[in-house]
Amino acid sequence: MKFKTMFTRRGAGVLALGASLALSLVAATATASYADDAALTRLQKQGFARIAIANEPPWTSVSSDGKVSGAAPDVARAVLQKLGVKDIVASISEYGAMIPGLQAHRFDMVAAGLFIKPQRCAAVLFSEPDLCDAESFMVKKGNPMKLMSYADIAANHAKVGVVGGGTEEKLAIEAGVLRSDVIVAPDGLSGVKMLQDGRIDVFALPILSISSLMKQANDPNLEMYAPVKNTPIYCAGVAFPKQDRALRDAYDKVLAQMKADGEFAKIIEPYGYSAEAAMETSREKLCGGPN
Ligand code: 6CS
Repeated sequence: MKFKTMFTRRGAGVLALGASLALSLVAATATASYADDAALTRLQKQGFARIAIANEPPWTSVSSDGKVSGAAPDVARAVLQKLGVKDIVASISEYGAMIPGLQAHRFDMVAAGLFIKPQRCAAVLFSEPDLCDAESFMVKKGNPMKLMSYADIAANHAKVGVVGGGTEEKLAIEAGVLRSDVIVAPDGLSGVKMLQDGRIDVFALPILSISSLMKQANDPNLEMYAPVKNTPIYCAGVAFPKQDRALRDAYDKVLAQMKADGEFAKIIEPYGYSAEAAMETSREKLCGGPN
């Protein structure tokens, strides 16, 4: 009994172990292969890619009839069509929820103007850069608190409006702004309203976002201050789950072709972006290493 059971138990154990090992190996390789080059096949079959956006013109925007545009989705749509993926389907997400959503496969990619930064490069794969911009502030006319840097905001105990999980929130905290003085706005238009109502003293977003909001608000009591002192020019890219490396590489190849033949510039420059700025840098530089 004992032997048999041992064997069987051990045998069975070993068999089971062997079998489960084999199974997990098969699963792992299948997933790996599925993950690696089947991601593109899956999107081709699906007929669309699910992308995360933030509804922050001109990076991303959703019109009242549900049409998704903005520089980031327009570039992604053009690249994907060349890869045989007919369309994109967008869902609006806060910046802070985009990477967790990608890791949980709620989206196939993020095409929202997500800035390429080392901390993010550790969590996801990025395409080569596509959209670059500097940082800016929206303030009351005359900039009464003379806010020109995040250090100024901290020193004046000013209340700063930011989008959730975005770069500006991090810049404010890193500059010593009290957490209680950092107010998260659900989107750009809400941020403008909070400033007009005096609930915040400054609203922080990239230059092209604030310029677009200034136009929409058309309020003579508001002004833009740019570029924010001691902040770099940021460049964004499309983000992919870590295991979809082959998809990301296929995306890069087509993007490089579009940069070379001028199609890329034709798409982004009408929105106010510089194709040259994106081509002057690289993912490796922005990630601080390979990604
Ligand atoms: O990626 C980011 O963190 C930033 N990108 C844009 C386009 N707007 C705000 C956000 O903070």
